[in-house]
Amino acid sequence: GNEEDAAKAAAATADSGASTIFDKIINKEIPSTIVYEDDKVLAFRDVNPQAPVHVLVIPKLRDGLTQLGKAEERHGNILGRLMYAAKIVAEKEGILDGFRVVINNGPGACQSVYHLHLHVLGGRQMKWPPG
Ligand code: IU
Repeated sequence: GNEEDAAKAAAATADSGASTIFDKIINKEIPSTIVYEDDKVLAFRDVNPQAPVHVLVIPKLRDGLTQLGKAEERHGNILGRLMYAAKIVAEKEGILDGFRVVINNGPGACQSVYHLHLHVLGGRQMKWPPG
């Protein structure tokens, strides 16, 4: 089906290091619905939401973090900021009692945009295990 095709297409892409559409969102060349923003982090609504609340949390400066698997010790600060921003988003969205934070890493996890992003999902009963 369509979902399977999309998953396969996503799985076919790999980390080329090229800049992504998220840079255009950060620079506001492409509009997005911003939920939270500070000097280091931007959080905006996913255009293809998988739950009533589906927000992406990204570093404004990618700095080599195309995917979590490229993280180095020097990224510790921004990784912490992203995680804390996910909590702020959950709080603002009123889903602190039940939300999920997801990072898809690489083709095997259907990562499709190579600029690190945390998915914050909630507003419905989340199931386990995820797909
Ligand atoms: P993934 O973990 O790399 O698969 O997630 C990428 C997400 O980015 C996915 O949920 C898309 O719907 C979302 N997205 C978006 O919100 N706006 C865009 O312009 C594009 C992708 I391209």
